Amino acid sequence: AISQEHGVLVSPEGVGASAKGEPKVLITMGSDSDLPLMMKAVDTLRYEFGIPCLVQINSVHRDLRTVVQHIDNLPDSVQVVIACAGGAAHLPGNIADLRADLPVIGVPRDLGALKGVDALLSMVQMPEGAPVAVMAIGDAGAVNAAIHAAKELAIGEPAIKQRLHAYAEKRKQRVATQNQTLES
Ligand code: RP5
Repeated sequence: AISQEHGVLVSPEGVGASAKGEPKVLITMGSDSDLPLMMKAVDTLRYEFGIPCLVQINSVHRDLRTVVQHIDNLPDSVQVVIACAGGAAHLPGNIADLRADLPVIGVPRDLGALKGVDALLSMVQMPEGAPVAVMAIGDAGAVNAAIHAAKELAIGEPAIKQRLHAYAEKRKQRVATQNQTLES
C-alpha cells in the first residue's frame, strides 16, 4: 500500500482514504526493514483517528546528510514526529535536536542480539535538552506512538478528541464482551 517516490515513501493517495489532507505526523524510520512495524502506526493514525501522515526513510548511519535535508524541510503541516529504529538507535534523538519545534516519539524495534533493549536505552537516555518520548519495544510501541501523537494533536482539534473517546470506548467494549463470553 506504499509506493516510493524520490526517496520519500507515501501512501498512494498521499494519506489514505479516511485521512486526506496535509500530513500532520511524520512517521520515519532508519530502514525499510522497519516498515512492517511502522505500518501499525500508519494504520492506527489513518483508520482510528483519520490523521494524515508522511512516511519517510531516514538513515543516520548510511546517509546522514539526506536525513538533515529531509528533517529541515518537512512540510509546515507536520506537528509531531514518530521515529523508529533498531540497534544503536540515534534517529529520534537526532531529530529532537534538529527540530526544536517538534515533539519526537521514539519506537524501539525488536532486533538483533539485544532484541530492542539497545534501541530502547539509546532513545530513553537522551541527555538533557533533546527529549524523546519513548514507547515500548515493538508492536505495542508502534500503536501507542500513534495514539500518543493523536493525543498531542487533539489539544487543538476537537474532532481528534472525539475519535480518541471512540477508541477508548471500543477498548472498554472489548472487556465487556470478554465478560459476557465468560458468563455464557
Ligand atoms: C537501523 O538499523 C534501522 O532502523 C533498522 O532497525 C536497523 C537495521 O536496518 P537494515 O540493516 O535492515 O537496513 O538503522
